[in-house]
Parts: sequence; C-alpha cells; structure tokens
Amino acid sequence: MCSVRCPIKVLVKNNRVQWIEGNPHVPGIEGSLCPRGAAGISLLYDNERLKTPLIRVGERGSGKWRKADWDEALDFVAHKLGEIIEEHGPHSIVLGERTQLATHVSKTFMKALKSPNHFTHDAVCKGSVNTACRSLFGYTDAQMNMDYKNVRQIVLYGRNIFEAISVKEVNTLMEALDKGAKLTYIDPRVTVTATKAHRYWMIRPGTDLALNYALIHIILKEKLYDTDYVERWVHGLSDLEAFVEKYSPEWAEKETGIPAAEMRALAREMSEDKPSVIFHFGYRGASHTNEIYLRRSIMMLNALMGSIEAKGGFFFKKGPGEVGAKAPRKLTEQKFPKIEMPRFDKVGTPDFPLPDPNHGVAQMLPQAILNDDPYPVKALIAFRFDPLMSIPDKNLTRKALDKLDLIVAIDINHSETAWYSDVILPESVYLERTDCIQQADGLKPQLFIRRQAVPPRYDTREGAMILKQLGERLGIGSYFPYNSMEELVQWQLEGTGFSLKDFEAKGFVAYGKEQIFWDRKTGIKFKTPSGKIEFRSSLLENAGFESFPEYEPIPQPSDGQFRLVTGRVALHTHISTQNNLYLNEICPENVLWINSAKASALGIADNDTVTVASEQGSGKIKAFVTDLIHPETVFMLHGFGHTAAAASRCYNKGMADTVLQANVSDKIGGSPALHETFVTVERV
Ligand SMILES: Nc1nc2c(c(=O)[nH]1)N[C@H]1C(S)=C(S)[C@@H](COP(=O)(O)OP(=O)(O)OC[C@H]3O[C@@H](n4cnc5c(=O)[nH]c(N)nc54)[C@H](O)[C@@H]3O)O[C@H]1N2
Ligand SMILES: Nc1nc2c(c(=O)[nH]1)N[C@H]1C(S)=C(S)[C@@H](COP(=O)(O)OP(=O)(O)OC[C@H]3O[C@@H](n4cnc5c(=O)[nH]c(N)nc54)[C@H](O)[C@@H]3O)O[C@H]1N2
Ligand SMILES: [Mo]
Repeated sequence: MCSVRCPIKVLVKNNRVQWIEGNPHVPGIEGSLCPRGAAGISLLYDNERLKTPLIRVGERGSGKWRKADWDEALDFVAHKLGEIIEEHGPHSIVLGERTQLATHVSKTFMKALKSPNHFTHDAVCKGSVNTACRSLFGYTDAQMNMDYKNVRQIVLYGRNIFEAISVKEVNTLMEALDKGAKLTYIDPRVTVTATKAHRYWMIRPGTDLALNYALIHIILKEKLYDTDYVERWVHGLSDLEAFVEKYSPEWAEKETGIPAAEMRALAREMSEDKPSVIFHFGYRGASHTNEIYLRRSIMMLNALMGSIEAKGGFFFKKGPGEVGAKAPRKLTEQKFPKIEMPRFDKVGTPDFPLPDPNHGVAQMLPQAILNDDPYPVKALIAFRFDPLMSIPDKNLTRKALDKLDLIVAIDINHSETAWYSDVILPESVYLERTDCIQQADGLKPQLFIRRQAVPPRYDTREGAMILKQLGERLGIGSYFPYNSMEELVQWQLEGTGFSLKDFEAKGFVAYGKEQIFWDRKTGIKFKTPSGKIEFRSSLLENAGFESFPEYEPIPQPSDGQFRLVTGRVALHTHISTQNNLYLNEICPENVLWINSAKASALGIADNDTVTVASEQGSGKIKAFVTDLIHPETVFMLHGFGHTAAAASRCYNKGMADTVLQANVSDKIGGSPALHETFVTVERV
C-alpha cells in the first residue's frame, strides 16, 4: 500500500483475504497498521484496478483501449523497443521506477540493453538529503537510520512523522515520548505532529537554514557540543566557527519569526541530553534550490551533539558483511556490456556532478525529452512510478511525453501515466505475488520476504516476470535465470545460509542476535576521503561547490501571492490510493489551507471554491480557512486531481499540486524545489 513496506500478516480462508494486520513478530509493529495498510483488502477486491494488458487504440489519454493477451502485449512492446534501439540506440530508452524490491531486476534489464537510463524516485523524494549525507559521512541517508527507542530529544523540521507514517517509527517514537523524551516540531503549518510536540515553532516558510545557522552559532559560542567526539571525528570545525560568526540568533529571529531566546533554550536542552538526540534530516519539508545546505546543516547539528553512531541518535545500518555473512544475490551482480553514453539527466557529468548515480534525477526527464539534450529520448517505461503526478509541472511533463514514440506503464491502477501510455502491463497487487528478498540492514541485519497470499484475481503478472519476458524477446533473456518468483528468490538466497523454509515462522530472518554499534572512540567507519565527518566537504569542493556558502534568503512571494506548500496525510499514499474504496470514503478530496486573515481580506470563506493559479497552471479547489497556517503560505495535499476516468471514485476530485509547481531543482543536491512556486488565490 505504500513504499515504506511495513511488515504485515495476512489471514486467508478459501483463497480470500479476511484480515490484514501488522506482523506481530516485528518489534515496534506488533500487530499495528496505518489506515492504508488496513485498506489493502479493498485494493485486492477493487474492480477498478488494471485487469489485463491493454493496448491504446484512441488518442493518448482518450481512454480507448483494446484488451490484449500477454504474448501480444509483450510482443508489441518488444517489437517497438527493438525498432527504437535500431534507429536511435539503446540510450534512447528510459526506465523510471519507485525504488522497490524488483529494482535489481529493472536495473539488470537496462544494463543488459546497454542503456544508462534507469532512474528511481529517490531524487524527487529526498535527493538532496542523499547528497548531503554523502558529503558529510560518505554514506547515503538510506544507509543510516535513527534509534527512536532511546532518543531523549528530537527535532523535526517539517518531518510530519505522525501523518507521513512508517508504523514502526511512529510506535517507537510514541513509546519514547511516553518515557519522557521531548519533541520539537517546526513547520509553517500545524500538523498532527505539531499537536503532539512539547515545543512547536510556526516558522516562516523556507527559513530553516537561517534557524540552523543560528543554532550552530549558539552551540559553538556556548561550547554546547561534544568536544571529544568533534575533535576526533569532525573535519572543518574552525571553518564552520568562522562561518557562523555573523549568524546570530537575533539575526535569525528576524528571518524566521522564532524568538532568539527560544533558540537558545533548545540548543541548551539538546546539549544536556546529548548524544541521545536527533535532529531529523527530514524528507519533503522545506524544499528549495539550496536544500543541500539545509540538510547539511541539520546533520552538522547532529555531529556537534555527537549523535552520529550513538544510542538514541543516528546509526549506520549494518549489513550481513558486518557479521561475516553473505547478502542475498542480486541480478545486478552479473557482468554487463560497457555503457559509454552519459545519462539522460547528466548525473555524473560536470553539468550535474553530485546526485546519486544509483538513482539519477527523475525530474530532468521532461527537459531531456523536450530539448533532445543530451540526445533524443524515444521510449519511457514507467514501472510503479507516475511521472505525470510525481514530477512537478504536469503540463510540461505531458508535453514531453507527447514527443515519445512509446510509453509503457507497469502499474496496478489506472494512474495518470498509465492512462496516457501506449501499452499497459498490469502487475499483480502485493497480496497476489511473491516478491524479491528484502535485505533490511540496520542495527541487526535481517531479511524479509513478501509471499503470495492469494492467486491473482485477474490476468496480471509480477514485475520481475514481466521484465524477464520482455528481455527474452529482446535477446537478453540469459540475464534472468529464473522461471518463477520462487526460483528467483531461491537463487537470491544461495550462499546466505537461509532457505525459504526459514521465513515460514515469522516472515523474516535475522543474521545475528546482537545490535551492532561501532566504537564511538575508534571504530566509526566514515567513508569520506578524510575518514571523518566532512563539514569542509571534499565531495562538494572537488565538484566546484562551496562547503559554507553565505546565507541568501530564498525568493519571496510578492503582494497577493502565496508560497505553495504540499505534503501527505495519514489516509493516503502519495498519488496511488485516492481511488481505494475505503480510503476514498474517509478522504475523498484535498482542500487548500489558507490563513484566516488572508482569506478574509480576499473575501474567501471556509469551504468556498477558489481558483489557484501559478505561472505553470491553474485549477479549482475548496478552501479550508484556518489560523493553523503561516500567512505567507497555502497548503494542499499531494495526490489528488486524477483525470483517468476509469478510476471513477477519485476522477476529477480535488486538485493536483503538480499542475501548479515549477520544475526547478537544487542543482547540487538533486531534489526538486517543490516549494518555490507562488500562487494567487481567488474566490470563484
Ligand atoms: N501516510 C503516508 N505516509 C507516508 C507516505 C505517504 O504517501 N503517506 N510517504 C512516505 C514517503 S515516500 C515520504 S518521503 C515521507 C515524507 O515525510 P514528510 O517529509 O514528513 O512528509 P510531508 O507530508 O511531505 O511533510 C512535509 C511538511 O513540511 C512542511 N513544510 C513546508 N515548508 C516548510 C518549511 O519551509 N520548513 C519546515 N520546517 N516545514 C515545511 C509542510 O507543511 C508539511 O507539513 O512519508 C512517508 N510516509
Ligand atoms: N508534486 C509533487 N511531487 C512529488 C511529491 C510531492 O509531494 N509533490 N512527493 C515526492 C515523493 S516524497 C515521492 S516518494 C514520490 C512518489 O512517487 P510515485 O512513486 O510516483 O508515487 P506512488 O504513489 O508511490 O506510486 C506510483 C505508482 O505506483 C503504482 N503502484 C502502487 N503499487 C504498485 C505495485 O505493487 N506494482 C506496480 N507495478 N505499481 C504499483 C501506483 O498505482 C502509482 O501509479 O513522489 C514525489 N513527487
Ligand atoms: Mo518519498
């Protein structure tokens, strides 16, 4: 139901799913689920999901399809891809996906075809967090996690943890709060998380960086940091000291609207509880062209508190290698032909040197297609990813898609991109399929498996089988040495010492019994060139970027404009559950949060329909007039405004943020700057 993939237990009787609950054997889950997890049954039994392969017969987006059997659909796609490869080369094919359990399969598909153009959702989710962590520690954010259980103080910058949910995180943090941990929440909007915080700051949007420079200023001036840890592990402290000299709390108070005295209070409290403190690096909070420096400043605060690789702080995830064992195999371990062409997004070239090449930068796709830059792109395979809804500026993305010779969607729903594609290859939903092994690194390395609970209701297949069968038709079948998902999983487990049987009791296995922390005095294995936490970053500076650029305020809305901010709610997953029978019933559309004083000046009352417009596009939505949002900002839930008629429950309900947002990026870190769009709001 969501990319977080919380472990579940499914009760099946007579091949029908009766009940879904959290996996009782997983600490922190113990039976519980979020609303979306519980609504899995209504996905399985939804008769509006994709049922058979479809080939388009009308105009793109017209919704005119003919049903095809699998052989016909796969032959059709393979034939078209073959022609495109022949004429334009394999690099003219792009495959984009949400990182998932079959990612090693789709990467293999692209590598074998000799295309460099596999990208994931990572950049549009948290690209700059990834780059910031690599610049400081030599690890990605995904290779780190937080020890919520033992935390004493936690600061969340728009990390709306009690609505944008991972069940284990929520439960573990609630327990820590019950035991006395303190929560500070910072957001221009009063979220559910704000209501549970000990301290809440309604920050002026886009100014978190100013706040952090002031916090660092206080911590260094008052020597509130962990001196032993910093001396041993930090490279560039004196540079930082000179840099933050001018960023006083009084200066930051003017920028952020947060009283200087409160900043001092937080810095001192954090110091008292160090190192069991967390400044969460966040995902989709402040989202601006300088995001990399915000994420770096958050992680520098953690480093100053000595909370990296500390109980109750951050830790590096330990893999099977840490206990002398072997990780599950991945198809990507095979030998592939060399690829000379650069990526479509230019990641890894001097134009865009720093984003993670394992993921690429999704939101560069429209520009690459529209400008034939760096070369013509001709085909897109969208696998569990919806570019039209998940890349900012829907109209621009649609224009780009119009230029393609082939669009293939591997999905479970009539997503916006599926609706606009040429061929739809329907995947079985998670309850109907066995997936690849999930390697879950952490304080204790573990492996999880998701096994088929019931047979597919319709003529659908698993993604890893679909790609294999396409590969066979394209002459790269030998890269897929399996005939079923069970065989693939067995192949993956070779050498790990585990077999499928070992998963039967609990759904997962652990490599060892003990939690592994590295020795804080001698043993933290930072993977930076200096072996330390690089405040002065070789990654940034070798690429020609500064480690400590002067603070520059982000562009501000002019009179009559608002900054558009978006986010999630506990009842939906991004853009994919709006048509779910249960979830649609409790949250059928999104609304526009607008500050009461501003609304009254514009003559807008609660529940009025308003037109929201930006340079990119416009649409209509109901207003939610409230004091619970900063006057400079309006907010809407991400994920609504679907136009695929076949998904009738969410068809034309609410509005899509992507229609409004400009496609601009943090050109160092790789995230889209989703909150740099200004809108006007008018009563209809
Ligand atoms: N229910 C549910 N849970 C999910 C998901 C889901 O789709 N549904 N998706 C998962 C995924 S992939 C992700 S990445 C995470 C996302 O987790 P979060 O990043 O916590 O989620 P968002 O809802 O995007 O929350 C962003 C918050 O930032 C605030 N914000 C906006 N501008 C600023 C600013 O300038 N400063 C500060 N401090 N805050 C600001 C917004 O008001 C909003 O409340 O959630 C995960 N969990
Ligand atoms: N404008 C804007 N853009 C955003 C965001 C935002 O807040 N605003 N948030 C960003 C974030 S944090 C993220 S993580 C991304 C997420 O972006 P996406 O990955 O595009 O969003 P999802 O809703 O996770 O689902 C994508 C597609 O996967 C399909 N799907 C779901 N389950 C399955 C399955 O089992 N198999 C197959 N084949 N398909 C499946 C869904 O039907 C949907 O079409 O979007 C990012 N983009
Ligand atoms: Mo995300």
